[in-house]
Amino acid sequence: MTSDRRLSLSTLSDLPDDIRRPAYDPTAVTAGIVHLGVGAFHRAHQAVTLDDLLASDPQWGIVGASLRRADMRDALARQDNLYTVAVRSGEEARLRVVGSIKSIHVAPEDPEVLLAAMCDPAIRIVSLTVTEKGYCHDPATGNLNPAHPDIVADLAHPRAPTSAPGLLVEALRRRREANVVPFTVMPCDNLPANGPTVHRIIAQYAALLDDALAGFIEHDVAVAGTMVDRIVPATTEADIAEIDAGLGLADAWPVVTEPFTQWVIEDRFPTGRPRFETAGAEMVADVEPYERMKLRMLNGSHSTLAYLGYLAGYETVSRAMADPACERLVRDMMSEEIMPTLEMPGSDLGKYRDALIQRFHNPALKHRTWQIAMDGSQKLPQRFLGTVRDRLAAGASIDRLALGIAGWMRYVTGTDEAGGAIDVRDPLAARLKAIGKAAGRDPERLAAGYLGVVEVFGGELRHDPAFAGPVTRALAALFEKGAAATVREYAG
Ligand code: CS2
Repeated sequence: MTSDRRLSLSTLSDLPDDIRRPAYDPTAVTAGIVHLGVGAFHRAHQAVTLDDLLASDPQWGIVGASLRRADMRDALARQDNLYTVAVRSGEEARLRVVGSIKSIHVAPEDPEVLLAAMCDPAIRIVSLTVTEKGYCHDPATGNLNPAHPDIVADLAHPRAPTSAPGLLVEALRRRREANVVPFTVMPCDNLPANGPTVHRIIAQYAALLDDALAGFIEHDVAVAGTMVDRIVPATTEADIAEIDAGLGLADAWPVVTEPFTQWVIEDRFPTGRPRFETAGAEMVADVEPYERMKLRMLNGSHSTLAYLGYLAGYETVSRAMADPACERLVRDMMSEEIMPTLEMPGSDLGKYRDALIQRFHNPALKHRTWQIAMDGSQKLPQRFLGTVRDRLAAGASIDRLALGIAGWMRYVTGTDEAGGAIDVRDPLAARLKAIGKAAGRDPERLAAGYLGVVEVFGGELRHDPAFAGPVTRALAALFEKGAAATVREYAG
Protein backbone atom coordinates (compact mmCIF):
# COMPACT_ATOMS: atom_id res chain seq x y z
CA MET A 1 0.00 0.00 0.00
CA THR A 2 1.50 3.36 -0.90
CA SER A 3 1.56 6.21 1.57
CA ASP A 4 -0.85 8.43 -0.40
CA ARG A 5 -3.46 5.76 0.18
CA ARG A 6 -3.21 6.13 3.92
CA LEU A 7 -6.15 6.28 6.29
CA SER A 8 -6.76 9.95 7.11
CA LEU A 9 -9.54 12.54 7.30
CA SER A 10 -9.23 13.12 3.59
CA THR A 11 -9.55 9.43 2.67
CA LEU A 12 -12.38 8.56 5.12
CA SER A 13 -14.94 8.85 2.34
CA ASP A 14 -13.05 6.26 0.28
CA LEU A 15 -13.69 3.50 2.81
CA PRO A 16 -15.99 0.67 1.78
CA ASP A 17 -19.58 1.43 2.86
CA ASP A 18 -19.83 -1.33 5.45
CA ILE A 19 -16.97 0.06 7.53
CA ARG A 20 -18.19 2.18 10.40
CA ARG A 21 -16.52 5.56 10.77
CA PRO A 22 -16.96 8.56 13.09
CA ALA A 23 -20.56 9.75 13.02
CA TYR A 24 -19.28 13.25 13.81
CA ASP A 25 -16.77 15.68 12.42
CA PRO A 26 -13.51 14.81 14.24
CA THR A 27 -12.17 18.32 13.64
CA ALA A 28 -15.13 19.83 15.53
CA VAL A 29 -14.51 17.75 18.65
CA THR A 30 -12.98 19.50 21.68
CA ALA A 31 -10.87 17.77 24.32
CA GLY A 32 -12.37 16.89 27.71
CA ILE A 33 -10.15 13.98 28.69
CA VAL A 34 -6.39 13.48 28.89
CA HIS A 35 -5.44 9.83 28.75
CA LEU A 36 -2.06 8.57 29.92
CA GLY A 37 -0.95 5.38 28.17
CA VAL A 38 -2.39 5.28 24.65
CA GLY A 39 -1.74 1.60 24.04
CA ALA A 40 -3.77 -1.01 22.20
CA PHE A 41 -6.08 -1.59 25.15
CA HIS A 42 -7.13 2.04 25.47
CA ARG A 43 -7.70 2.31 21.75
CA ALA A 44 -9.90 -0.80 21.66
CA HIS A 45 -11.84 0.02 24.82
CA GLN A 46 -12.29 3.53 26.28
CA ALA A 47 -11.62 5.35 23.00
CA VAL A 48 -14.31 3.26 21.29
CA THR A 49 -16.89 4.13 23.96
CA LEU A 50 -16.00 7.80 23.54
CA ASP A 51 -16.26 7.43 19.77
CA ASP A 52 -19.85 6.29 20.34
CA LEU A 53 -20.55 9.33 22.49
CA LEU A 54 -18.96 12.10 20.48
CA ALA A 55 -21.78 12.39 17.96
CA SER A 56 -24.13 13.57 20.70
CA ASP A 57 -21.59 15.28 22.95
CA PRO A 58 -18.49 16.55 21.12
CA GLN A 59 -16.75 18.02 24.20
CA TRP A 60 -15.17 14.72 25.29
CA GLY A 61 -12.41 14.18 22.78
CA ILE A 62 -9.23 12.57 24.08
CA VAL A 63 -5.75 14.05 24.28
CA GLY A 64 -3.51 11.01 24.55
CA ALA A 65 -0.08 10.70 26.07
CA SER A 66 2.61 8.07 25.74
CA LEU A 67 4.77 7.96 28.83
CA ARG A 68 7.73 6.28 27.20
CA ARG A 69 7.99 5.82 23.47
CA ALA A 70 7.13 7.96 20.46
CA ASP A 71 6.12 5.12 18.11
CA MET A 72 2.34 5.34 18.60
CA ARG A 73 2.34 9.12 18.24
CA ASP A 74 4.43 8.88 15.08
CA ALA A 75 2.25 6.16 13.55
CA LEU A 76 -1.06 7.89 14.22
CA ALA A 77 0.04 11.49 13.52
CA ARG A 78 0.41 10.61 9.85
CA GLN A 79 -3.22 9.50 9.72
CA ASP A 80 -4.86 12.38 11.64
CA ASN A 81 -5.00 10.10 14.70
CA LEU A 82 -7.62 7.92 13.05
CA TYR A 83 -7.17 4.16 13.42
CA THR A 84 -9.03 0.93 12.84
CA VAL A 85 -10.50 -1.44 15.40
CA ALA A 86 -10.88 -4.96 13.98
CA VAL A 87 -13.41 -7.02 15.95
CA ARG A 88 -12.93 -10.73 15.44
CA SER A 89 -14.31 -14.04 16.55
CA GLY A 90 -15.03 -17.38 14.91
CA GLU A 91 -18.33 -15.93 13.67
CA GLU A 92 -17.61 -12.33 12.90
CA ALA A 93 -15.02 -9.95 11.53
CA ARG A 94 -15.77 -6.25 11.26
CA LEU A 95 -13.74 -3.10 10.93
CA ARG A 96 -14.46 0.28 12.42
CA VAL A 97 -12.52 3.53 12.17
CA VAL A 98 -12.32 5.48 15.42
CA GLY A 99 -11.78 9.24 15.67
CA SER A 100 -11.95 10.06 19.38
CA ILE A 101 -8.22 10.68 19.88
CA LYS A 102 -7.37 14.26 18.99
CA SER A 103 -3.64 14.25 19.50
CA ILE A 104 -0.89 12.32 21.25
CA HIS A 105 1.94 13.79 23.31
CA VAL A 106 5.12 11.96 24.20
CA ALA A 107 5.76 12.80 27.85
CA PRO A 108 9.55 12.40 27.99
CA GLU A 109 9.99 14.57 24.87
CA ASP A 110 8.18 17.51 26.40
CA PRO A 111 6.51 17.11 29.78
CA GLU A 112 5.53 20.81 29.71
CA VAL A 113 3.19 20.34 26.76
CA LEU A 114 1.50 17.41 28.43
CA LEU A 115 1.24 19.21 31.77
CA ALA A 116 -0.27 22.22 30.01
CA ALA A 117 -2.89 19.95 28.45
CA MET A 118 -3.64 18.40 31.85
CA CYS A 119 -4.10 21.89 33.31
CA ASP A 120 -6.53 23.08 30.65
CA PRO A 121 -9.82 23.87 32.48
CA ALA A 122 -11.72 22.09 29.68
CA ILE A 123 -10.09 18.83 30.79
CA ARG A 124 -12.34 17.28 33.41
CA ILE A 125 -10.95 13.75 33.49
CA VAL A 126 -7.45 12.27 33.39
CA SER A 127 -7.70 8.56 32.75
CA LEU A 128 -4.89 6.01 32.73
CA THR A 129 -3.88 2.67 31.23
CA VAL A 130 -0.23 2.57 32.19
CA THR A 131 -0.19 -1.16 33.13
CA GLU A 132 0.29 -2.43 36.65
CA LYS A 133 3.93 -1.39 36.83
CA GLY A 134 3.20 2.17 35.70
CA TYR A 135 1.89 3.12 39.13
CA CYS A 136 5.33 2.64 40.71
CA HIS A 137 3.83 0.89 43.71
CA ASP A 138 4.52 -2.17 45.78
CA PRO A 139 2.15 -4.81 44.36
CA ALA A 140 1.83 -6.70 47.65
CA THR A 141 0.68 -3.69 49.69
CA GLY A 142 -0.64 -1.27 47.09
CA ASN A 143 1.51 1.52 48.56
CA LEU A 144 3.77 3.83 46.57
CA ASN A 145 7.29 2.48 46.27
CA PRO A 146 9.38 5.55 47.17
CA ALA A 147 12.55 3.74 46.07
CA HIS A 148 11.22 3.18 42.53
CA PRO A 149 13.77 4.81 40.17
CA ASP A 150 11.08 6.86 38.37
CA ILE A 151 9.74 8.14 41.69
CA VAL A 152 13.23 8.98 42.93
CA ALA A 153 13.81 10.92 39.70
CA ASP A 154 10.47 12.75 39.91
CA LEU A 155 10.97 13.67 43.55
CA ALA A 156 14.28 15.25 42.56
CA HIS A 157 12.57 17.21 39.73
CA PRO A 158 8.89 17.37 40.71
CA ARG A 159 8.10 20.14 38.20
CA ALA A 160 9.23 18.00 35.26
CA PRO A 161 7.91 14.54 36.14
CA THR A 162 7.80 11.48 33.90
CA SER A 163 6.02 8.86 36.03
CA ALA A 164 2.22 8.59 36.14
CA PRO A 165 2.00 9.54 39.84
CA GLY A 166 4.44 12.41 39.27
CA LEU A 167 2.47 13.78 36.30
CA LEU A 168 -0.89 13.53 38.06
CA VAL A 169 0.35 15.26 41.19
CA GLU A 170 2.19 18.05 39.37
CA ALA A 171 -0.83 18.77 37.16
CA LEU A 172 -3.15 18.80 40.19
CA ARG A 173 -0.75 21.11 42.02
CA ARG A 174 -0.67 23.54 39.11
CA ARG A 175 -4.45 23.51 38.78
CA ARG A 176 -4.79 24.22 42.47
CA GLU A 177 -2.32 27.08 42.24
CA ALA A 178 -4.20 28.52 39.25
CA ASN A 179 -7.56 28.08 40.97
CA VAL A 180 -8.75 25.60 38.37
CA VAL A 181 -10.94 22.80 39.74
CA PRO A 182 -9.13 19.47 39.88
CA PHE A 183 -9.80 16.86 37.22
CA THR A 184 -11.19 13.49 38.20
CA VAL A 185 -8.60 10.73 38.03
CA MET A 186 -9.93 7.58 36.33
CA PRO A 187 -7.58 4.57 36.45
CA CYS A 188 -8.42 1.85 33.91
CA ASP A 189 -5.81 -0.76 34.82
CA ASN A 190 -6.18 -4.22 36.32
CA LEU A 191 -5.25 -3.24 39.87
CA PRO A 192 -7.37 -4.34 42.80
CA ALA A 193 -9.59 -1.51 44.05
CA ASN A 194 -7.92 0.68 41.44
CA GLY A 195 -9.72 3.84 42.66
CA PRO A 196 -8.63 3.79 46.32
CA THR A 197 -5.26 2.30 45.35
CA VAL A 198 -4.40 5.07 42.91
CA HIS A 199 -5.79 7.71 45.25
CA ARG A 200 -3.49 6.42 48.00
CA ILE A 201 -0.46 6.24 45.68
CA ILE A 202 -0.79 9.84 44.51
CA ALA A 203 -1.48 11.12 48.03
CA GLN A 204 1.61 9.28 49.28
CA TYR A 205 3.71 10.73 46.48
CA ALA A 206 2.42 14.24 47.23
CA ALA A 207 3.15 13.76 50.94
CA LEU A 208 6.82 13.35 50.06
CA LEU A 209 6.73 16.84 48.56
CA ASP A 210 4.26 18.90 50.53
CA ASP A 211 1.75 18.04 53.27
CA ALA A 212 -0.82 20.62 52.19
CA LEU A 213 -0.78 19.26 48.65
CA ALA A 214 -1.22 15.73 50.00
CA GLY A 215 -4.22 16.88 52.05
CA PHE A 216 -5.71 18.56 48.98
CA ILE A 217 -5.30 15.39 46.94
CA GLU A 218 -6.78 13.27 49.68
CA HIS A 219 -9.83 15.45 50.28
CA ASP A 220 -10.50 17.50 47.16
CA VAL A 221 -9.56 15.24 44.27
CA ALA A 222 -12.00 12.58 43.10
CA VAL A 223 -10.77 9.23 41.84
CA ALA A 224 -13.29 7.12 39.97
CA GLY A 225 -12.39 3.44 40.04
CA THR A 226 -13.28 1.32 37.03
CA MET A 227 -13.42 -2.28 35.96
CA VAL A 228 -12.33 -2.63 32.36
CA ASP A 229 -12.58 -5.71 30.23
CA ARG A 230 -11.75 -6.45 26.64
CA ILE A 231 -9.15 -8.88 25.33
CA VAL A 232 -6.75 -6.99 23.06
CA PRO A 233 -3.68 -8.93 21.84
CA ALA A 234 -0.70 -7.06 20.41
CA THR A 235 -1.22 -6.20 16.73
CA THR A 236 0.88 -8.28 14.33
CA GLU A 237 2.20 -7.55 10.83
CA ALA A 238 -0.27 -10.12 9.48
CA ASP A 239 -3.13 -8.25 11.18
CA ILE A 240 -2.01 -5.01 9.57
CA ALA A 241 -1.87 -6.55 6.10
CA GLU A 242 -5.33 -8.07 6.48
CA ILE A 243 -6.87 -4.87 7.83
CA ASP A 244 -5.28 -2.73 5.12
CA ALA A 245 -6.76 -5.06 2.52
CA GLY A 246 -10.21 -4.63 4.09
CA LEU A 247 -9.88 -0.85 4.28
CA GLY A 248 -8.34 -0.39 0.87
CA LEU A 249 -6.07 2.05 2.74
CA ALA A 250 -2.97 1.78 4.91
CA ASP A 251 -3.37 1.98 8.67
CA ALA A 252 0.05 1.93 10.36
CA TRP A 253 -1.24 0.68 13.71
CA PRO A 254 -4.73 -0.78 13.92
CA VAL A 255 -5.95 -2.78 16.92
CA VAL A 256 -7.51 -6.23 16.98
CA THR A 257 -10.00 -7.30 19.60
CA GLU A 258 -12.94 -9.52 20.50
CA PRO A 259 -16.67 -8.62 20.30
CA PHE A 260 -17.01 -8.54 24.11
CA THR A 261 -16.42 -5.29 25.95
CA GLN A 262 -17.31 -4.20 29.48
CA TRP A 263 -16.70 -1.04 31.44
CA VAL A 264 -17.99 -0.54 34.96
CA ILE A 265 -17.37 2.93 36.35
CA GLU A 266 -17.73 4.37 39.82
CA ASP A 267 -19.94 7.40 39.54
CA ARG A 268 -17.76 10.07 41.18
CA PHE A 269 -17.16 12.92 38.80
CA PRO A 270 -17.82 16.13 40.73
CA THR A 271 -16.76 18.27 37.79
CA GLY A 272 -18.71 16.48 35.11
CA ARG A 273 -18.45 13.46 32.87
CA PRO A 274 -19.68 12.14 29.54
CA ARG A 275 -22.87 10.11 29.65
CA PHE A 276 -20.88 6.88 29.56
CA GLU A 277 -24.04 4.86 30.22
CA THR A 278 -25.52 5.85 26.85
CA ALA A 279 -22.63 3.99 25.21
CA GLY A 280 -23.00 0.80 27.23
CA ALA A 281 -20.85 1.49 30.31
CA GLU A 282 -22.32 0.61 33.70
CA MET A 283 -22.27 3.36 36.32
CA VAL A 284 -22.13 2.02 39.89
CA ALA A 285 -21.58 3.29 43.43
CA ASP A 286 -18.89 0.73 44.23
CA VAL A 287 -16.85 -0.98 41.57
CA GLU A 288 -14.80 -3.23 43.85
CA PRO A 289 -16.96 -6.37 43.63
CA TYR A 290 -16.79 -6.18 39.82
CA GLU A 291 -13.04 -5.72 39.85
CA ARG A 292 -12.55 -8.61 42.23
CA MET A 293 -14.68 -10.88 40.07
CA LYS A 294 -12.89 -9.92 36.89
CA LEU A 295 -9.35 -10.01 38.28
CA ARG A 296 -9.81 -13.37 39.98
CA MET A 297 -11.86 -15.11 37.29
CA LEU A 298 -10.60 -13.72 33.99
CA ASN A 299 -7.11 -12.56 34.80
CA GLY A 300 -6.39 -15.40 37.25
CA SER A 301 -7.34 -17.93 34.56
CA HIS A 302 -5.47 -15.98 31.91
CA SER A 303 -2.22 -16.02 33.88
CA THR A 304 -2.66 -19.73 34.65
CA LEU A 305 -3.08 -20.44 30.94
CA ALA A 306 -0.16 -18.14 30.15
CA TYR A 307 2.45 -19.80 32.37
CA LEU A 308 1.35 -23.40 32.07
CA GLY A 309 0.39 -22.99 28.42
CA TYR A 310 3.73 -21.44 27.53
CA LEU A 311 5.64 -24.19 29.33
CA ALA A 312 3.52 -26.85 27.60
CA GLY A 313 4.41 -25.34 24.22
CA TYR A 314 1.17 -23.50 23.41
CA GLU A 315 1.81 -20.21 21.71
CA THR A 316 -1.64 -18.70 22.16
CA VAL A 317 -4.48 -18.84 24.66
CA SER A 318 -6.85 -20.45 22.17
CA ARG A 319 -4.25 -23.16 21.45
CA ALA A 320 -3.95 -23.90 25.16
CA MET A 321 -7.74 -23.96 25.47
CA ALA A 322 -7.93 -26.52 22.68
CA ASP A 323 -6.18 -28.91 25.08
CA PRO A 324 -9.12 -30.38 27.08
CA ALA A 325 -6.98 -30.67 30.22
CA CYS A 326 -6.14 -26.95 30.17
CA GLU A 327 -9.77 -26.08 29.65
CA ARG A 328 -10.85 -28.34 32.50
CA LEU A 329 -8.17 -26.95 34.79
CA VAL A 330 -9.29 -23.34 34.43
CA ARG A 331 -12.99 -24.20 34.45
CA ASP A 332 -12.66 -26.16 37.69
CA MET A 333 -10.32 -23.58 39.17
CA MET A 334 -13.04 -20.99 38.63
CA SER A 335 -15.94 -23.18 39.82
CA GLU A 336 -14.32 -24.77 42.82
CA GLU A 337 -11.63 -22.39 44.03
CA ILE A 338 -12.50 -18.87 42.82
CA MET A 339 -16.29 -18.60 42.65
CA PRO A 340 -16.80 -19.56 46.33
CA THR A 341 -14.74 -16.47 47.27
CA LEU A 342 -16.94 -14.07 45.32
CA GLU A 343 -20.14 -12.43 46.37
CA MET A 344 -21.97 -10.91 43.45
CA PRO A 345 -25.64 -10.55 44.26
CA GLY A 346 -27.69 -10.32 41.11
CA SER A 347 -25.07 -11.79 38.79
CA ASP A 348 -24.79 -15.35 37.61
CA LEU A 349 -21.17 -16.38 38.15
CA GLY A 350 -21.69 -19.68 36.32
CA LYS A 351 -22.74 -17.78 33.22
CA TYR A 352 -19.82 -15.40 33.64
CA ARG A 353 -17.44 -18.37 33.81
CA ASP A 354 -18.96 -20.01 30.73
CA ALA A 355 -18.66 -16.78 28.79
CA LEU A 356 -14.99 -16.50 29.79
CA ILE A 357 -14.29 -20.05 28.60
CA GLN A 358 -15.86 -19.18 25.28
CA ARG A 359 -13.89 -15.93 25.01
CA PHE A 360 -10.60 -17.76 25.73
CA HIS A 361 -11.44 -20.16 22.90
CA ASN A 362 -11.80 -17.32 20.36
CA PRO A 363 -9.74 -18.74 17.49
CA ALA A 364 -9.52 -15.42 15.70
CA LEU A 365 -7.40 -13.83 18.44
CA LYS A 366 -3.76 -14.79 18.43
CA HIS A 367 -3.21 -13.83 22.04
CA ARG A 368 0.25 -15.01 22.92
CA THR A 369 0.77 -16.76 26.24
CA TRP A 370 4.13 -14.96 26.34
CA GLN A 371 2.38 -11.58 26.22
CA ILE A 372 0.12 -12.36 29.17
CA ALA A 373 3.05 -13.90 31.08
CA MET A 374 4.74 -10.50 31.20
CA ASP A 375 5.08 -8.58 34.48
CA GLY A 376 3.87 -11.46 36.61
CA SER A 377 5.40 -9.98 39.75
CA GLN A 378 2.99 -7.06 39.35
CA LYS A 379 -0.01 -9.24 38.51
CA LEU A 380 0.11 -12.21 40.86
CA PRO A 381 -1.19 -10.53 44.03
CA GLN A 382 -4.51 -9.39 42.56
CA ARG A 383 -4.96 -12.35 40.24
CA PHE A 384 -4.20 -15.18 42.68
CA LEU A 385 -3.26 -14.16 46.16
CA GLY A 386 -6.50 -12.48 47.25
CA THR A 387 -8.34 -15.67 46.32
CA VAL A 388 -5.69 -17.76 48.06
CA ARG A 389 -5.97 -15.76 51.28
CA ASP A 390 -9.77 -16.06 51.28
CA ARG A 391 -9.56 -19.81 50.66
CA LEU A 392 -6.96 -20.35 53.37
CA ALA A 393 -9.03 -18.36 55.86
CA ALA A 394 -11.95 -20.64 55.08
CA GLY A 395 -9.76 -23.75 55.46
CA ALA A 396 -10.44 -24.61 51.82
CA SER A 397 -8.19 -26.22 49.18
CA ILE A 398 -6.07 -24.21 46.73
CA ASP A 399 -4.49 -26.92 44.55
CA ARG A 400 -5.26 -25.45 41.14
CA LEU A 401 -4.38 -21.91 42.22
CA ALA A 402 -1.12 -23.28 43.62
CA LEU A 403 -0.39 -24.87 40.25
CA GLY A 404 -0.92 -21.53 38.52
CA ILE A 405 1.48 -19.86 40.95
CA ALA A 406 4.01 -22.69 40.57
CA GLY A 407 3.68 -22.22 36.79
CA TRP A 408 4.83 -18.62 37.27
CA MET A 409 7.80 -19.76 39.40
CA ARG A 410 8.81 -22.36 36.83
CA TYR A 411 8.48 -19.77 34.06
CA VAL A 412 10.52 -17.01 35.72
CA THR A 413 13.48 -19.33 36.21
CA GLY A 414 14.04 -18.27 32.60
CA THR A 415 14.64 -21.77 31.22
CA ASP A 416 11.96 -23.77 29.42
CA GLU A 417 11.38 -27.52 29.51
CA ALA A 418 13.70 -28.14 26.58
CA GLY A 419 16.49 -26.15 28.25
CA GLY A 420 15.95 -23.10 26.03
CA ALA A 421 15.89 -19.53 27.29
CA ILE A 422 12.59 -17.84 28.11
CA ASP A 423 12.44 -14.11 27.40
CA VAL A 424 11.05 -13.13 30.81
CA ARG A 425 9.78 -9.54 30.84
CA ASP A 426 9.26 -8.33 34.36
CA PRO A 427 10.58 -5.45 36.46
CA LEU A 428 11.99 -8.08 38.83
CA ALA A 429 13.26 -10.40 36.06
CA ALA A 430 16.93 -10.27 37.03
CA ARG A 431 16.25 -11.03 40.66
CA LEU A 432 13.79 -13.79 39.82
CA LYS A 433 16.30 -15.41 37.52
CA ALA A 434 19.02 -15.19 40.15
CA ILE A 435 16.77 -16.90 42.68
CA GLY A 436 16.18 -19.66 40.14
CA LYS A 437 19.86 -20.04 39.46
CA ALA A 438 20.77 -20.26 43.13
CA ALA A 439 18.14 -22.91 43.85
CA GLY A 440 18.71 -25.03 40.74
CA ARG A 441 15.97 -27.55 40.10
CA ASP A 442 15.30 -28.20 43.77
CA PRO A 443 11.57 -27.41 44.18
CA GLU A 444 11.80 -26.85 47.94
CA ARG A 445 14.58 -24.31 47.67
CA LEU A 446 13.07 -22.75 44.59
CA ALA A 447 9.61 -22.32 46.11
CA ALA A 448 11.13 -20.96 49.33
CA GLY A 449 13.23 -18.51 47.32
CA TYR A 450 10.29 -17.19 45.32
CA LEU A 451 7.92 -17.10 48.28
CA GLY A 452 10.48 -14.84 49.93
CA VAL A 453 9.88 -12.11 47.33
CA VAL A 454 7.91 -9.85 49.65
CA GLU A 455 6.83 -7.45 46.89
CA VAL A 456 4.70 -10.29 45.57
CA PHE A 457 3.82 -12.52 48.50
CA GLY A 458 4.00 -10.09 51.43
CA GLY A 459 5.51 -11.27 54.67
CA GLU A 460 3.12 -13.93 55.90
CA LEU A 461 2.16 -16.36 53.14
CA ARG A 462 5.49 -18.15 52.90
CA HIS A 463 5.22 -19.18 56.53
CA ASP A 464 1.84 -20.81 56.00
CA PRO A 465 2.31 -24.52 55.21
CA ALA A 466 -1.22 -24.64 53.77
CA PHE A 467 0.11 -22.33 51.05
CA ALA A 468 3.78 -23.25 50.73
CA GLY A 469 2.96 -26.99 50.71
CA PRO A 470 0.69 -27.08 47.64
CA VAL A 471 2.88 -24.59 45.76
CA THR A 472 6.01 -26.67 46.40
CA ARG A 473 4.25 -29.89 45.41
CA ALA A 474 2.99 -28.33 42.17
CA LEU A 475 6.47 -27.00 41.38
CA ALA A 476 8.00 -30.43 42.00
CA ALA A 477 5.46 -31.97 39.60
CA LEU A 478 6.26 -29.37 36.95
CA PHE A 479 9.97 -30.26 37.11
CA GLU A 480 9.35 -33.98 37.28
CA LYS A 481 6.68 -34.43 34.64
CA GLY A 482 6.52 -31.21 32.69
CA ALA A 483 3.60 -28.81 32.38
CA ALA A 484 1.39 -30.79 30.01
CA ALA A 485 1.37 -33.93 32.18
CA THR A 486 1.00 -31.92 35.40
CA VAL A 487 -2.00 -30.05 34.02
CA ARG A 488 -3.56 -33.40 33.05
CA GLU A 489 -2.96 -34.71 36.55
CA TYR A 490 -4.43 -31.64 38.27
CA ALA A 491 -7.33 -31.41 35.84
CA GLY A 492 -8.37 -34.93 36.87
C1 CS2 B 1 -4.27 -10.09 30.26
C2 CS2 B 1 -5.17 -8.87 30.23
O1 CS2 B 1 -2.17 -9.43 29.46
C3 CS2 B 1 -2.82 -9.75 30.46
O2 CS2 B 1 -2.30 -9.81 31.56
O3 CS2 B 1 -4.71 -10.95 31.27
O4 CS2 B 1 -4.63 -7.87 29.45
C4 CS2 B 1 -6.58 -9.23 29.74
O5 CS2 B 1 -6.58 -9.58 28.38
C5 CS2 B 1 -7.53 -8.09 29.98
O6 CS2 B 1 -7.52 -7.73 31.33
C6 CS2 B 1 -8.95 -8.46 29.53
O7 CS2 B 1 -9.84 -7.49 29.95
